[in-house]
Amino acid sequence: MSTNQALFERAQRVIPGGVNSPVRAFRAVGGTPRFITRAQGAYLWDAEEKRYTDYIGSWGPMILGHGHPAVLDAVQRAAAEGLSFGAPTEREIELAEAILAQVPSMEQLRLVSSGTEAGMSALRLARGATGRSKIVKFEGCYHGHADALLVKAGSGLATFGHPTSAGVPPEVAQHTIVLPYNDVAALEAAFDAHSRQLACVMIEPIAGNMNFVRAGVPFMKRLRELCSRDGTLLVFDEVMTGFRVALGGAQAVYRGLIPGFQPDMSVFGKVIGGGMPLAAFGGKKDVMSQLAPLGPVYQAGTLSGNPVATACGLATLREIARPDFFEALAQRTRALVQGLSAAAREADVPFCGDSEGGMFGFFFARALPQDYGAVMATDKERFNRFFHAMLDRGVYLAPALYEAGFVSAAHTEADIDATVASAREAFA
Ligand code: KE4
Repeated sequence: MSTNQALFERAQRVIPGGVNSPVRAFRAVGGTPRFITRAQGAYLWDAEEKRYTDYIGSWGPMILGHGHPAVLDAVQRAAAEGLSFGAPTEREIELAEAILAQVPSMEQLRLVSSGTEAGMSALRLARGATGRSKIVKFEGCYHGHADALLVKAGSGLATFGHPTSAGVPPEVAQHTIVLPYNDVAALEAAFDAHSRQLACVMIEPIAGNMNFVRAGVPFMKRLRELCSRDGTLLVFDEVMTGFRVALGGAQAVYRGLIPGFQPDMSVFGKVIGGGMPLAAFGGKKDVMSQLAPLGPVYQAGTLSGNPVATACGLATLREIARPDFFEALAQRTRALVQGLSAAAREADVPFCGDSEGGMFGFFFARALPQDYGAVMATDKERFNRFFHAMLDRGVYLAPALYEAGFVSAAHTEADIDATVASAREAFA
């Protein structure tokens, strides 16, 4: 039995499914998850000392690659000063200032420990600030596992949702309306049916939980107009896209496409923690001042703004703010997608891909899917075979067709070329 298998057996005896987050169990693609022992730059090593080129990057945070010296140094210094105080520190102010400097739509933010916690808190704040209960999310978007967000579309269009998970009471799910992504008509219908009753609309501006699906400009423009018309808060879930697709996140991309575009609130995670547990949510002062201890919306956290996590996040943000960082990363990521697409074309395999900044996606389909149904209609069987063919060749892609991929600043042209060469063999 391979060491990965032995570890997986042992893990399953004491941890449900042997993992602390479901996607890690490889259930969508089959096979044995790799137990990672260490990482450096663009590479991971598993318990059998096999090396993999890492295109997951801890699902987004490791934008600099693993073990960046400036980040490690900052973390080690912070740890030596104290792991946690439960009291304010200057570094929390510095990190908040560094994030706000890149996100002009936000005037204030609060730090928390996970993207789920940030999304859940942003949702409660939107409801508290508007005095409304109903919310809208989109099919295929994932905003963490807070009850109100584990909901799938109701029977009729714009009717209330049903839980996607056991343990979520119908009374909670019924306030959540789930619409098809990129569907303007459905948006209009929902705002007409629930005029001035919607607290917020939460959206992944580039949906990384559908692998890689962009919100179309007409759709995003109309969403902004309807929210402004109805006093509904537009909440951008940038946990994955924030500081990943651009220094200013996806909202900077949409600001370039829709003059003056701004969401009302934003949620961040992953990159801003640099691999440590840290996330944030923010917006304009009039909304954020509704939060405890100033206002009636309660929200709290023992490890919120943790001094080691903030050191990790700050060091990461300092590096990615360097001139040309994103231009180089975007170019490297585009080269990967173009290389994979060319290799698939040579083998006459239906394949398409897209990327923005350091985030990419690909599908075994002839055209880029625009919504959840289209993503789930792509060739899953071929995806799974490709995943394992690449894993066998030491390339670690996301183990599910609905997950996005990530390139780091540590990935070299040689790494990309080697990955494309492996893909050529895999497609053949
Ligand atoms: P966390 O609670 O996992 O830190 O963040 C939840 C979350 C919120 N919003 C978006 C857009 C996200 O992508 C996530 C988490 N992403 C998944 C990957 N699809 C994390 C990986 C996992 O669940 O293990």
